[in-house]
Amino acid sequence: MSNYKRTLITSALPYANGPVHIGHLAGVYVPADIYARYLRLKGEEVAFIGGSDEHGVPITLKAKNEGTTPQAVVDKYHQMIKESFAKFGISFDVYSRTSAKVHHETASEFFRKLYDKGEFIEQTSEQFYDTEAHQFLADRYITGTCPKCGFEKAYGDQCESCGTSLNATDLINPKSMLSGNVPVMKETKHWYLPLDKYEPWLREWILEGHKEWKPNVYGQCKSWIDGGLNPRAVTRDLEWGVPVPVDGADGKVLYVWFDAPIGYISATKEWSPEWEKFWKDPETKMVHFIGKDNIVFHCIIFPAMLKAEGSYILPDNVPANEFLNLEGDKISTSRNWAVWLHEYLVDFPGKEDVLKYALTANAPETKDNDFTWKDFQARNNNELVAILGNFVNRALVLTGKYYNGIVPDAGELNDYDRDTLLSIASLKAEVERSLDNYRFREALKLAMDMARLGNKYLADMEPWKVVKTDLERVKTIMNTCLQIAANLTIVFEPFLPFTMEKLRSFLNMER
Ligand code: B3M
Ligand code: ZN
Repeated sequence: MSNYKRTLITSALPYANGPVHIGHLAGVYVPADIYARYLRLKGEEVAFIGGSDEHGVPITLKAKNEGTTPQAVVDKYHQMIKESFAKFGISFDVYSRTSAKVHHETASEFFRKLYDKGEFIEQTSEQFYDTEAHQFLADRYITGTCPKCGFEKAYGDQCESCGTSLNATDLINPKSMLSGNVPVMKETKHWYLPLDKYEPWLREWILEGHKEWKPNVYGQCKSWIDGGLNPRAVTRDLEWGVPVPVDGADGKVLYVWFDAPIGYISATKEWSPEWEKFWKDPETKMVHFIGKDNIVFHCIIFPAMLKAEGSYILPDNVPANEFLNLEGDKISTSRNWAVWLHEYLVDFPGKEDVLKYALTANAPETKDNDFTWKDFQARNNNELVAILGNFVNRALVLTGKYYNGIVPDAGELNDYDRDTLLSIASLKAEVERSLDNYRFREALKLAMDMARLGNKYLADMEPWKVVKTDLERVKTIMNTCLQIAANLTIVFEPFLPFTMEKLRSFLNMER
């Protein structure tokens, strides 16, 4: 925590055009939630921000395909996503949405402030236009072949095969997704954020100042910055979105990636009248939890926007994760290849923590990783049940049996007791250190090591044998076991909140 007084945790706003799946959970929401719970457990001041991203072309395309309105699409999925997060126990302090009035106002004001400060470049250019649909084509309305990798279904803003960010005009054989026709070029006016102007500053701030960022994050930033930054259009010719708040901008809205991160600010406003201390006090530590495809937006574009505005803090860290695959294959919404959260919640009621555990134990922190049901089952049976459950259960059962459930006083400790208790304390400190450094897998493994240690202690001490000869000694053994159990409720609390709540009640512990 060092010099910081409070922490603002943001988690990527999922697009409200489909349900949430395990890839989202493993990459963003589970680690963000662990981090938030960890800080709260330490008594720190935290704001954990979430919400739905309700603009963007995929939403309008979906509405069009389903013969309904964008608002109906986002209403449906926002509700669904919000509910499943709540059931799963993602402990947002607020879960907002970008179609909310507070967001339209906030995003609008933000744009207007930059506009008034002269931070934008106004430029007329030729853009793709669909003569049949009478519409300018936003990047996402255009598909074509990726100039980098040859993938034939690249979008006008990004190739989802190789991850390259593109301009629509880079595409080979571009086609309109509205009519399937080859689009024509037509003049239109837009506002650009001159990212090139921020290049020296970004270099200094990230490449010099944040060498501690994860190598995958730092590396992406470096390659963006070294590749040279260009002015980036922050408006689009579309109807669905936040209208551009200047004269002569009819039929134009803010680019979704301009308004969406401002959604973090709007959500904080919606949550608390004291939102400003979270966003404007340099003693606030801001951390963005995102997936790797969002790195450039959170490390380069949004910080440049915040810097241009001038009164906001910048992120202290952006611990982005890589991707999770499912049974060896890329998770895909269109191919319905995913484990959907809302379905999991129905199929495995009461097993929320098991999924959290499996996703964290196997989190794609440094490279893409694979989720398999076999691993899920093994994690549950061989770790949660056989190690953690087994220890806690034996400690509780024996305490019930020998002492009617009353914690016995410890007598004199022997070296083994003392060593065990010292190891418990140092494991706890190590869990904290790992969490402080966003190494959630490692932290979870260390927490499980504590349960392993408990099992070993119990197996070596054999209280069920000692009870026949030395009743006093058994008290010390069981007292030590219960101390271990109490420590387990603490180290596992951020990871397995529902289970630890139960365990605390068995142990008659307060939080
Ligand atoms: N809506 C999510 C995504 O890329 C995108 C994140 C916005 S965070 C401000 O899946
Ligand atoms: Zn490509």
